Parts: sequence; structure tokens; C-alpha cells
Amino acid sequence: MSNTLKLFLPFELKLLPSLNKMVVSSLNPVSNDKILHPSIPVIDMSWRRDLVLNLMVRACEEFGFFKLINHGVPKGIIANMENEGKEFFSLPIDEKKKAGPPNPLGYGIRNIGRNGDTGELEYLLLHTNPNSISQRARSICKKDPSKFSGVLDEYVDAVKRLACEILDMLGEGLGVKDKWAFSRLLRDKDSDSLIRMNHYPPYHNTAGSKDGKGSNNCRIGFGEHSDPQIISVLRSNDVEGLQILSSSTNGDVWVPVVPDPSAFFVNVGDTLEALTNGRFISVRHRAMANSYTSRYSMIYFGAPPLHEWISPLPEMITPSTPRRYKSFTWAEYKKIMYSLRLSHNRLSLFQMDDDEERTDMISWL
Ligand SMILES: O=C(O)CCC(=O)C(=O)O
Repeated sequence: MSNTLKLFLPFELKLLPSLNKMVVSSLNPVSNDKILHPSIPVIDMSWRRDLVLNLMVRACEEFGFFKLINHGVPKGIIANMENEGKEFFSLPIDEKKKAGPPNPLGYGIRNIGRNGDTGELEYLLLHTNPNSISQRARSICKKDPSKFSGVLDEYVDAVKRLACEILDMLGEGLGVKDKWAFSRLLRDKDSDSLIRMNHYPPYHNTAGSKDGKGSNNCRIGFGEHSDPQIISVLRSNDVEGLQILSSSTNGDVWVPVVPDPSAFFVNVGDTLEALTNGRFISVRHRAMANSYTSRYSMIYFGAPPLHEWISPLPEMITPSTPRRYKSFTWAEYKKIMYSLRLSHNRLSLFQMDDDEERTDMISWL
């Protein structure tokens, strides 16, 4: 099969009448969710540029999500980052707690945010600013804080470059006049981008499979949500867990993402949905805990500076696609986000026809 055909297959699958046969009720005892098993869009950065641009735009419009291969981030940088994460999570709990509680930055265990959301995970959430990383490193890695911050800085630098390249391609693919309009927000020295390392420890489940790839994963590791930022670039070890919510003819279905440690997975965030006036979808996703094997994931969340106003780009507003979202600053959006549960559809509060709800929301904050 040619590379191009392989790439289109996931997209075309959505259109096949036989797709319905692939939608099965979940075995998952925590809910009656529908689980779908097609593949997700795969984009190879070594393909012809015009093809990559088109397919990236299409993936962001249809899924808000794609897998990226041949991304150019050196394996050594990724391996060093993963090792730092594993080393930290293997410390005694009392040691790890010295890097917490999350405010929201720092070490957290089970509690996600301040509004009662919990999951089967522990995590480190850090600002990507090198000064902030080196300050935090002192409580995270007492043994060698400068090594820890050096490894993180190198990883953040490489993944930020990749995120900016993706955003520039999306700008070009959309045909916007200022193709750097998206990446400029991440490149700004005051960008509020974050890096997160997650560890989902195994829990024993006699019905699960021992290779960590069994399908009976029935605990929520990280509950359903969309990412509030512009773009998220995720990488995990070879353990399944990530699922994305996708619309099909049968309604919304959860699509399990087959793990691939050599790839990155790219999510459209709420802010990119707002900037594109809803043309790109901020993908809802979740991670399931695994019964026998630890899942490690690390995510770069590319965000604008706090004071930055977010409005749909002028080219995205046309008579057939009227303005959908009101302008907001990233600080305003974050404040609302931290006041809500993880699964809340925050962007809906900024919809043009949601005036009253948004005003109410802001007035009681
Ligand atoms: O660990 C994963 O695969 C997903 C984690 C996630 O969605 C997050 O940290 O925001």
C-alpha cells in the first residue's frame, strides 16, 4: 500500500457504511460509552509539503487530532526526558510531595485541579520558562537539579520548535495572510506554555491482560476534557490509555489511540478552535489507567501570553461562517477554566449567542 493511501485510509474509514460494525459497546464497567476501533489520522513530516499541509488541516477539522511521525525530534532528547520523569516518579512519596501540592504547578497525585476531579495518576506540571524550571528543579530533583532542568529545557525547546512548525503549516494550509499568527503566540517570551509529565501506575485487575495491551482497562486515569491552550504535543511510552472522542454516524464514540513511543500525538486546544472560528475542533480526550503496566506520558501545552487577546482570525469569518466566539484574554480564559470541572465545555461560554451565560459566569468569579 502506498504511503498516501495508508494516510487517507483512516479518513475514508469514516465514510464507509461498514463503519457501524466497528462500533461496539464498551466492555468498560464504568460507563456505557461507545468505543470505535479505526485508526486515527497519521501524518508523516517527510511527505511532500503540500500534502502534509492539506492533511494536517483536514485532520484538525475532522478530528482535532493526529499522529505525527518522522517529526525530527532526536530520540536522545526524548529518552532523557522520559528517564527524568521515571526517576522522579520512582522516588518515595514523601520525597515527591516536597514538589507539591500543585498550585496548579508542581507535583500532584490523584487530584486534578481544585474542583474535585480525580484520576488514577500522579503528575508534575511545570511552566516551560527556563527560570521557572530551574527554580522548581530544586524541589523535584535534589540529587542533580541542574541536570533535571537541562534535560527539560532541551526537550521543551525541541517540542516547542515542532509545535511552531506545525502551527506555521496550519496557518499556511488555511491560507491565512499572516501564517505565523499562531506560532507567534508560543514564541513570545511571555508565552504561558506548560509541560506535564503523567504517570499512571498499574492497578491489578485479574481480568486484564498482562502485556499491558489488554482491552479491559476500566479505570479513568485522566477524565474527559479538552485542552484549553492552542496546541498540545503528547508523547507516551508503549502503553495504551489515551482515547479521543470523535463524532460518527452513531453519535460520539471513544477512539482508542494505539501508543507509539516514536511518534507525537497532536491535539487542537480550545484557543486554536477559537482562533480558527470553530473550523478546527478542540478534541475531547481522556486516558484510561492500565491494570498491569505503568503508562508515562509527557505533554507540551503551547499557550499564548496571559495578556494576549484571542479573537478569530479575520480570514476565518465569512458570510457562511459568521463569527462564533467573543474575544477573550488568555488570563480570563484560564481563570474561568480553573473555576470549572475538568469536563466542562468552557469555550461554549464564549459563544456569540451565549452572552448572558458568559456575563453571569464572569460576574460570579
Ligand atoms: O496521558 C495521556 O495520554 C493524556 C493526558 C492528558 O490528557 C493531559 O495531561 O492533559
